[in-house]
Amino acid sequence: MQKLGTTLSSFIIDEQRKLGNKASGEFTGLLNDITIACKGIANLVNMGDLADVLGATESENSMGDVQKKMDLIANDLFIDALENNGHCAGMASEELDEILTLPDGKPRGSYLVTFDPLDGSSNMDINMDVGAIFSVLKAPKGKENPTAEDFAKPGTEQVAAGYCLYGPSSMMVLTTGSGVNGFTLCTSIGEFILTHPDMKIPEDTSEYAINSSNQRFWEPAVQEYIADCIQGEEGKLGKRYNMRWVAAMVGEIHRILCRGGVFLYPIDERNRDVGGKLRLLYEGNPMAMIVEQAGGAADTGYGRIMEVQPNGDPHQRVPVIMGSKNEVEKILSYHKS
Ligand code: FDP
Repeated sequence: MQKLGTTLSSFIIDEQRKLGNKASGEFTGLLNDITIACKGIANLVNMGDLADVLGATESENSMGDVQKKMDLIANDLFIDALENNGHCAGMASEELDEILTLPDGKPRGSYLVTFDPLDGSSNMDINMDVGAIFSVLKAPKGKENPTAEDFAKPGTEQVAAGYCLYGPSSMMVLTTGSGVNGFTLCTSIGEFILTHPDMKIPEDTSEYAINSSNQRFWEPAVQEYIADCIQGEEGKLGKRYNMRWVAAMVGEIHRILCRGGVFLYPIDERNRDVGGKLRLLYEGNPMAMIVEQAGGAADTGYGRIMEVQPNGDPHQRVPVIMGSKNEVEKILSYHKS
């Protein structure tokens, strides 16, 4: 008998059942909304110039990044998918200065969603990997319009996190707190199908990812660790390392989930005043939850990312060192010494 495989929605329903959750269907519905946004984005990313979605706009986001056409389209698709079905009560996006509450009259749901709708968007125009990252938090009960304070929860309070990688194939990778599973988009039937069950990051690795052009700004701990990696067999780490840089966090983390590695965007002299480069609520925290759920580690260099107490700014930044557990620990030992 021909089989369709396990679709993302049937997987989520089944997982909720196993956890004994008295499923109202709302959480499943929310993840379905996110999935629909990601399918819409995947379709346009895949069409590229044929859909007239390449290139920049004249606007900048609150961090001063020039917004690409596809940044804004992806952002609209997330909002459109989330604001109509009564599963979500508010959103925070990389592309919006402030928290987005729902228009009057729209039903409010029990969840808050933060997202980077098109991570690594500078890759868009060169036909390289981009992705979407999202995190789900519980909404405060009985509050019509959640505020920035309601989003200021440490990563340990996330109820789900995921990313969708738009690469040679589109893949949704998701955790709801009991492991990590990967689904590949079958474009013929328009469904994400379970292809990578229970993803686990190897504990050891000899592959690292860091933007080396920032070397002169790094702290001594990172300088020393990378210098030792470059020394290979002759250095203190005693083995040859390989370096990769996709320039889209989604791509780096996906590679690490598939074959191990570490990804660093550490605090440095250039970004110290703002606290790092990557954003805590929609990049650091969701990726940290995925990495930890897959058996890896995710740290700032000075503590677990998911325990950073947010300051109320939806665009707060955080230093990131994440990936294979033993290698992250090695890097942390450089920080300690
Ligand atoms: P981008 O600015 O292109 O959206 O989200 C920030 C991010 O990409 C990450 O995805 C990526 O890992 C990093 O920035 C790339 O940084 P560099 O510009 O230093 O290469």
